[in-house]
Amino acid sequence: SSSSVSTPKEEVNIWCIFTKAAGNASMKYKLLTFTHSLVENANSVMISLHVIVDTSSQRIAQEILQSVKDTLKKDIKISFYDVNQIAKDLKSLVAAMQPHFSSQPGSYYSDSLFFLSLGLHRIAPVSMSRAAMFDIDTKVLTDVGKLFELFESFGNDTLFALAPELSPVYRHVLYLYRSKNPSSKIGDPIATGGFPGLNSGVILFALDRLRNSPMYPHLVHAFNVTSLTKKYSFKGHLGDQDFYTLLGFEHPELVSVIPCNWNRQLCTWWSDHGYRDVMPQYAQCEGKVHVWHGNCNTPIPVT
Ligand code: UPG
Repeated sequence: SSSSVSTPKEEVNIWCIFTKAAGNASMKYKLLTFTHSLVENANSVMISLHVIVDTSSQRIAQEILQSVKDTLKKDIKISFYDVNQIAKDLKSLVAAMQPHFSSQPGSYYSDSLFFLSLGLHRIAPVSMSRAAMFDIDTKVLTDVGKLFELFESFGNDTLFALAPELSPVYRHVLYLYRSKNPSSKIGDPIATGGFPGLNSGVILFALDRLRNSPMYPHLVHAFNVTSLTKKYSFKGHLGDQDFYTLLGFEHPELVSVIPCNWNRQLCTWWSDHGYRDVMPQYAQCEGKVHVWHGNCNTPIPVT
């Protein structure tokens, strides 16, 4: 028999960070592009959006999200979290990461906001068992319900899932380790069977597993982070994604790699800085683009 009663849609939890937006038109445009595209294409699921903000950025985000709801005539749930409170709660986690994965104190990626994803399970409400986090310099072209279907392909121990890094940045950063260990695959492109590293523009979190993992607190402890970076002679500058990259190589059972189409990065900086010949191997990504990532302020193509 047919019924006009529709079953309620599954709710998916999407996180993003939106700070220092006051007086920054480009940040506002990014949040609008990201949220409009996300909500417009989310047909199979109900979006619950969780935004990490400072006070003035919260007011800006509220305005932008209201306009998205009005334009699309679609409802979404919205929650805000104070970036300063989160930075306090995750202080020791951030302190363990910062010396190894940011260039200079005070530099762009030294900000604690670039490490918060590593403690999301401690910030999110305990009832939340799964979540995704997006950089706001993204545009979502596919129903985000499809992204959450990837949770079904997680292994028994998977804590996180990220797409590959599509530039030779880790080939560069791991130069010393690679020259001493020429058979290692870390920093090589996927096209040649390598592990190019991971990009944190789109992250899936098994939050319940992270909370229950006896191992995870040790992995992010300063002592362990230091020995991991020593092993690979690693000095990075891209925040959380440097740690995900090392973790994903050292403990592949904990971090799964999702298809590159879910985080199609557009930054070409490394092509212009010594890696033009190999860049195409790294950037190779077949199939329909689900998420554009305009990293390093690269404009997203109009489609
Ligand atoms: N962000 C803010 N306020 C800021 C700066 C950043 O809210 O003042 C947020 C925002 O959500 C942004 C994200 O942080 O999208 C990441 O910063 P962004 O400048 O977009 O970094 P990218 O250069 O696009 O990205 C590279 C990697 C990306 C990684 C980031 C830091 O491609 O995956 O998350 O570096 O590790």
